[in-house]
Formats: sequence, C-alpha cells, structure tokens
Amino acid sequence: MTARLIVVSNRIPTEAEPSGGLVVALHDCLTAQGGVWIGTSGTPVKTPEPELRQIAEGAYTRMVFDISEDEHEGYYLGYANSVLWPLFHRRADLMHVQPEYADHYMAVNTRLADMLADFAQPDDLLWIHDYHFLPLAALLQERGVTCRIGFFLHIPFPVVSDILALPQANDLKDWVAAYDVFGVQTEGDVARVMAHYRDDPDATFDTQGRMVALEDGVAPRHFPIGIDAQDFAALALAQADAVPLAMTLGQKLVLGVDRLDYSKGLVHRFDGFAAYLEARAPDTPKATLLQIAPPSREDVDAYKDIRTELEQAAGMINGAHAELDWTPIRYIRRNVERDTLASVYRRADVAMVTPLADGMNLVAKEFVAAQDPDDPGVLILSHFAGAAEQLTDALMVNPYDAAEVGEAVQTALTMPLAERKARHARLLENVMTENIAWWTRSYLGALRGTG
Ligand code: ADQ
Repeated sequence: MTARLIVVSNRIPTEAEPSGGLVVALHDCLTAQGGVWIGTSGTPVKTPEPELRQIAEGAYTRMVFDISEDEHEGYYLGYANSVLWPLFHRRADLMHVQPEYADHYMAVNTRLADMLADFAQPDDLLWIHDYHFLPLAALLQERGVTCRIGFFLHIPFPVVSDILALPQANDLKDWVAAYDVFGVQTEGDVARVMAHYRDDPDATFDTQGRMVALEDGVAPRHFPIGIDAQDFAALALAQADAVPLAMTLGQKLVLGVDRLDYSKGLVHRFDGFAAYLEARAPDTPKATLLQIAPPSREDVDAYKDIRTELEQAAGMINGAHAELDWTPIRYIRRNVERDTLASVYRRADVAMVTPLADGMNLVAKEFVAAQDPDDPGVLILSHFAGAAEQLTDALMVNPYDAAEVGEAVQTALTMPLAERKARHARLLENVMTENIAWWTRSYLGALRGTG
C-alpha cells in the first residue's frame, strides 16, 4: 500500500471544489497524491459515536467525526477559543480557564486519537493543523502509532511568561515534543518555542544557542504560509473595475479587511486613522478608511463587546471629522465575496494591516498580489503580524502608537509613484515566490524527511 497523506483540521471543506488559499492548496496536494482529510462534522450531536464517517470520495477521501453539544462548548468555544486563542495572541487577561474546558479538549483529542490509531498505517504521513489538536501526536504515540506526524500552528506561539498562565503548561511541552515536525509561521515563533525548552534536559542546543533536537522529536521549524498569488493577481486584474464604490468615499481609499477579532487591533487602527485625520492639512485629498470586518465567534464572551466598541469609535471619529460629502470611516460588518474583495484591494490606495498579534496575516499578501504594478497601493504593516518577517518593504508600524500609525497613513497617501513601485516590486517578488505551493512543498518535504 502506498503512503497516504492524512490531513486533520477542525473544519474541513465541504464543497466538491473548495475555495480559499490553504484549503485549495491542500485540496490540490491531496488530489495529486491521494489521501484523506479529516475534521469535525460541524453540527454537534447528543451522543457522538467513536467513528470516522466518510462524506465524500473523489481523488481523495473526506471523513468527519461528531462532537457533542457539551464538547462544542468545552473543546471548541471553551479551551480552543477562550483559553488557547487569547493566550497564544498575548491576551492572557482574556483567558477563561475552566477545568471542564480542558476535560472536553482532552476527550475530543483522545477520541480522535483512538480513531486515527485504527486508521493510520505505518507508511502514512499525518499532518495535524492548529491549536485545536495540539495533544494528538502524544496521544497517538501512547497508542503505538509509528507513522510520521507533523503539526502546523497557524497562530503565534506564546511567550514563556504567558504560558505559565495555562494550567496545562507542562503538558504543552510534551504535546509539542511528540511531533516529528513542529511547524510554525515565523522565526520569532521558533525562538519562542525554543525559549519554552531552555531549561529542559531533553532539549539539545547547538553552539549558537539554537535548539536542534528534543529527546524524540526534531527542532521546531518555520514555514511562512503563502497564498496562491498568481491566481489572486489574475482575479484582481479581471475584477479591476467590477465594484462601484459609493460617492461618500473620499478621493483616496484606505482599506482594512479582517475577521472581527481582538487580535486584529481594529480600535487601535481607528485611533491611528484618527491621528492622521487630526494632523491632515485641509488642502490634501480626503481619504476614507473602509473597514470590512464581519463578526466571528459571537458565542465567546470576549467577542461580545468588540462590535459595539468599534462602532462607537467609528461614530466618534466620524462625528468629529465628517463633512457633507465625506465620511472618514466606513465600517462594513459582513463577509464579502472573494471577487469583490479582490476588486476592492486593487482599487485601494493603502491597506492597513495592523494586528496586535497575528500568526501570518494573509490579507497583507492578498493586497500585494492584487495591486496594479504600474500604480500600486501602499501596505502599512504591523511589526506583530507574522508577515512582517517577509514583507519588509511595507511601511512598518507599531499599532499601539496612534501617532506613528497616523504618520504612516500620511506617508502612504503621499508616497511618490517611483517609491511605491519599487517597494511593491520587492513585496510582490516575495508573495509570488513564497506562495502556497512553495509552503506545501516545503512542509511536506520536511515531514517526509527529505527537506
Ligand atoms: P485568520 O485569523 O482567519 O487566519 P488571515 O490570515 O488574515 O486571518 O486570513 C483571513 C482570510 O479570510 C483571508 O483570506 C481574507 O481574504 C479572508 N477574509 C477576511 N475578512 C474577510 C471578509 N470580511 N470578507 C471576506 N473574506 C475575508 C489564521 C491566522 C492567520 C494566518 C492564517 C493562515 O490567524 O495569522 O495567516 O490562519 O495560516
């Protein structure tokens, strides 16, 4: 039997032809080499059976397993999104630690480990995605599974001092160490994983202090995730004038596109834009910040207030600066189609990608890919986005410093064409080269032990 690639992620694509960068890349990869994609079924049930259910068969197989209503509360809304997500995004203050959350998280991971232990063959490659399933490799090893198991963390790895806020801080060490490849987004993440093992007798460091091995595993490695840049650029070109933008926009368009999440720093962004408005000379072009941010995870307490907070901030700023023919901030609270998004990116003069913490941030890369190389927009990028390690030709900002962000908006709006083109060309080179196909190849090379 040939080796199969088995991908595990909390959500799996349900359509026959999935869309979205990561999903498409894995879909292409599984289509080419065959394999299985496993995830939760999406609808909690009363009593979940311990079995994987096939939902589609094509070039590869899709399988789902059920979780209970209590597990949805405890494993998904609880431990994953109210404990690990805030902790890993440097917001330990927003953690909601409950013993039953950890119990449900372990129950779901244990049931999945039992099912995978029956399913996986020694030659298979298991690729586990994200913080929902950190303990899986350790649990699979306990069940005698010997195939290679890799993990990829899409969000930042936390700093050591924050990890102490996790009651399972010691378990986290064992969970990470059980993987053959522990993949993270950036070199900064690698450094933070290593810091976690600094005093661990099983961790080996080379002469420059870099961790090279754990007792059973290999070193953490960074694989910065990319997008299908060629495809996105073609879409943006095709959609260039497809979306008419309303009259109330200023002459210049500044764009923000995010899920409504506290990690994305949206209120800080509005404050930075307000600083630009306050310092703006009256005879300069009027710019509108168009912020597209659909609510997410509204069942989690920490998300309930963000929407109101953001609407209030936009209302106050517009109250102070709006004119009869100009609304400085427009906030759209819904998802937009990919085609529309590509069109709006291309039309934008500036993108503000200013998260307070972000694993990578694909919006930054999509914006770069969507630009007209002969008249490109300018990317303003937070130091705290993983993308900052690659996209060094963006205007880099500290999102906590409203005055600095305001100055960056002013600089971006008045940047000469030659500088815009030069910066964009270097950004585009990176986005096109280190694209999603490159990422998949790099990761799977490492997992196979050939890269
Ligand atoms: P996310 O936190 O979801 O992903 P991001 O990387 O920005 O963040 O990806 C968001 C995706 O959703 C982009 O493709 C974007 O176009 C789309 N999107 C966002 N807002 C939208 C809207 N209003 N309408 C339509 N589409 C919208 C997590 C991590 C990131 C990491 C990715 C991939 O938090 O840091 O980059 O995984 O690893």
